[in-house]
Amino acid sequence: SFDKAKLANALSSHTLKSATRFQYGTAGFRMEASLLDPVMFAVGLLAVLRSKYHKGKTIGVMVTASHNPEKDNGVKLVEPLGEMLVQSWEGYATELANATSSADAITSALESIIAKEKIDLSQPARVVVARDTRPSGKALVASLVDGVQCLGGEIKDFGLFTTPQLHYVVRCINTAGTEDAYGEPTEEAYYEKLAAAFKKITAGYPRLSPLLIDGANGIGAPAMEKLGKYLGDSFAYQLVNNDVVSSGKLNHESGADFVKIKQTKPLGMDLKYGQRACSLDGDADRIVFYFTEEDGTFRLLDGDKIATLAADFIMDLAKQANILVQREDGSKTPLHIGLVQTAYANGSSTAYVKDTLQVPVVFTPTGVKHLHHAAEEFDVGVYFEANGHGTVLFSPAAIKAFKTSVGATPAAEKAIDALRALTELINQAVGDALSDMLLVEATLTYQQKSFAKWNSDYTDLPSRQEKVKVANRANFVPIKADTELSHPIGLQEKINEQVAKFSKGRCFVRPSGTEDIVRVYAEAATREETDRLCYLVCGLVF
Ligand code: 16G
Ligand code: ZN
Repeated sequence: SFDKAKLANALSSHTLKSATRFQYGTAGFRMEASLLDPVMFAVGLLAVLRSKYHKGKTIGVMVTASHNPEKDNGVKLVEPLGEMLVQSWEGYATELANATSSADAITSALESIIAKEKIDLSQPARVVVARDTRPSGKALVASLVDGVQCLGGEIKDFGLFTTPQLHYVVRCINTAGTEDAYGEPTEEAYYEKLAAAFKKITAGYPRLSPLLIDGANGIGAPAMEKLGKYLGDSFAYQLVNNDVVSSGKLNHESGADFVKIKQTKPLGMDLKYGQRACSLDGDADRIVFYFTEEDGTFRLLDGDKIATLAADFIMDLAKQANILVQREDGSKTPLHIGLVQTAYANGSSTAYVKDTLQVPVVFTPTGVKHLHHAAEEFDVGVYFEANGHGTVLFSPAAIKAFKTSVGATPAAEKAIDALRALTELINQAVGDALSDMLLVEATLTYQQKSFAKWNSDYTDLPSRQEKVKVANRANFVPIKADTELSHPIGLQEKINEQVAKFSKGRCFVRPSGTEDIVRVYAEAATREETDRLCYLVCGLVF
């Protein structure tokens, strides 16, 4: 077994003293930073168990609260190939965090996980950790280190990283020396890989006008500055909201979440007609793009628009290259592309994908892990949440087809080269704002397409999102990929009744996984109807 005295001793500096109940949710643990110390210690313990479970493979820990205010922080675990922690272990994380109130409680919680998962404690344990720019991050990492070390695990601290960079190094470390080797596990190698792939795709095309980048005064800003050095002349940009030193600025009226929800440009950006812009979020795993019309109308190019742009581009290249994929039964068939969306996807985007692009669409509940798994079912699985979180996954068979295909014409050969470069450019571990930014810019450069042209693919239906405070959000039980509620009994029928009154009306209610509220989303044919539908349904929920 493990050294119980050592555990008790280590816990004594991290004992849970408040009555807080912790829960590992969609985004891991997330709350006010001052409450997180015992949680970090528990996550350190769990990371060791998870690594031993995987026979010593490296487990990642990211310390961030993404787009939340600066006073919050959070932590999530990353699996060996860079995915989110498997769902079956989320409960263990919750149990351990809540067991930090006493040595007895934590000892028995650990013993029970070890027994249930048949963990061989003689296996080595390796953990890597990184954090965003929040001032609370450094002390929280120290608490995590205590947890890891008291169970004899090794830990490497990468310091300040974007969330996708942490996922990237985890995947690199665990695939090193295999045929799926993902790259060197360093920050420099990450920039090099992205920049080289971007240059390959855009070589020979005129550069686009400079992109205004809102760094949300978070980790994405310094990361972008470093990436910019590797991109050199191939990419023109101007970074704003890059102050990671002054307190109170992180995500303040800026960043992808702010821009998406408020449908307006961030504080600190002067956006003129003719300019192109984007916003990262506080840990740089989300991105949205935008511009203004001549009359000042704000136009948002969100995750849905990124997904359709990417799917269309990849289909085009695959057609030009005449890519055929080797199947298990020996046959060779064209690339199978699919798109994964959530209930938050604008209804117009879904219609465009199905009817115009003629690409199948799968719906999953909110949260990256759900979309990611659904996307793995395709040769090319494009998944994006409307909020700008997503990526494109290539199956091993697709990658093999790109590697082995020979173009019949110079144009086909060029398309194959672009497809190969895309597999390098797009982060396969997780949605990545910097990688997604370059994906969009590479696509638009290759197609010499403006934001206005991109936006004209389809017109978003007006939409509105509201938060409602309720007594107990656990009473709201979502079904059918978050599109309906099974409980409270009768509420869904009332929502349906309202929706039926509106042209192109659609509305759903789901409990937030990250805040103590219920979210209401509505869309309809006009702005006025959308607002009214949203308001009516908020009234039903309250
Ligand atoms: C988390 C999810 C994000 C989702 C959001 C929904 C991950 C890494 N992040 O941030 O994908 O959109 O939760 O938040 O899965 P909500 O449940 O509060 O609406
Ligand atoms: Zn984020």
